[in-house]
Amino acid sequence: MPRNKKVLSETRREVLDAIADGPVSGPDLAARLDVSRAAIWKHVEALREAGFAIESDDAGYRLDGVPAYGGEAIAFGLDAPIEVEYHDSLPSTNARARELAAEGATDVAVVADEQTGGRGRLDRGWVSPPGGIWLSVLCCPDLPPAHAPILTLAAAVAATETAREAGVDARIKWPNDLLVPSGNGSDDGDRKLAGILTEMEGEADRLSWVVVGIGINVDTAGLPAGATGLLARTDEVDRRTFVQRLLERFDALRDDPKAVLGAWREHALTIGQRVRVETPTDGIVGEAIDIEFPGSLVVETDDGRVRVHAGDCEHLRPA
Ligand code: BT5
Repeated sequence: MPRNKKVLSETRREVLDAIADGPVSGPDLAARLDVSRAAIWKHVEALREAGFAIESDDAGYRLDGVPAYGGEAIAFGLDAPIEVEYHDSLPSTNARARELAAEGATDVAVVADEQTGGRGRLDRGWVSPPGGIWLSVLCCPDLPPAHAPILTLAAAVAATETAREAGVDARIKWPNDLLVPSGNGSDDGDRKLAGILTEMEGEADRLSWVVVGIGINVDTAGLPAGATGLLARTDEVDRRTFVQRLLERFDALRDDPKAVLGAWREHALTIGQRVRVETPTDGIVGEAIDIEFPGSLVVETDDGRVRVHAGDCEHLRPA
């Protein structure tokens, strides 16, 4: 975040933390946070505008309710060093995160309620109706560009574990899809719950920035064929908590490739399957047997073992 914005939201978070344990009086709060009483009043008004219920009486300010979703709501109670920028509607959270990257920001999650120009890989589109979970995490890890795929895997693991915690049987399809198995052995197949789009810029030996875009369907209305949403498998979704847990998991995994690979294997649907992987130059058919750092799929083919770094993967029925 630009410096002034960061300071502002940090103070606002401190105000929230203090009044959550309230009541606390305006003068006490001003003294504690080393700002003026007018500044405290402005923060309280801005928080009320953002939907926080803040009571004030003789004893002082007290937090009485948190909005269901939004930037301040996600930031409040988020246990990760990531700023949150929220928009009701954006063309694409990845595009906005790239703008922030160009301004020199880092460790920001851009979240939108709706995307009007959501993007998939290879110039494909991503349908993003209001009420979904559409977000992009901008970070500047000290990694060579070739290692960036580990962050896609980290996001896939984080999203899978958060979906599973919410009661949805999400599994990972290499490299970037979350699927929900049909579960009834029928022909209607696995359905796509979420997708990840990682974009980056870097020098030869070091990434300048990475944007990891994660799209998770909540409602099923308006989605393309073959898609599903969290609400098809569970009665209720608290998007605020979902995004918080997702960001916390991503933050814990982003510096821990070993943990990422272990958890990825555990949640993968692709390992052990017969697959066809279309790469820009080739079509590879065989059994997917493992994942290797930084994200290569190991495929046992008739001509031996092949490591695939990028491509579109199709799960084939057993021969
Ligand atoms: C992906 O691409 O799966 C990556 C999707 C990333 C979306 C996030 S949302 C936040 C951030 N901001 C963005 O603009 N993007 C990221 P790919 O593997 O290429 O899959 C795209 C294909 O999935 C499309 O061609 C459709 O067939 C299908 N599709 C489109 N919208 C979908 C949806 N909501 N759910 C499931 N499948 C969808």
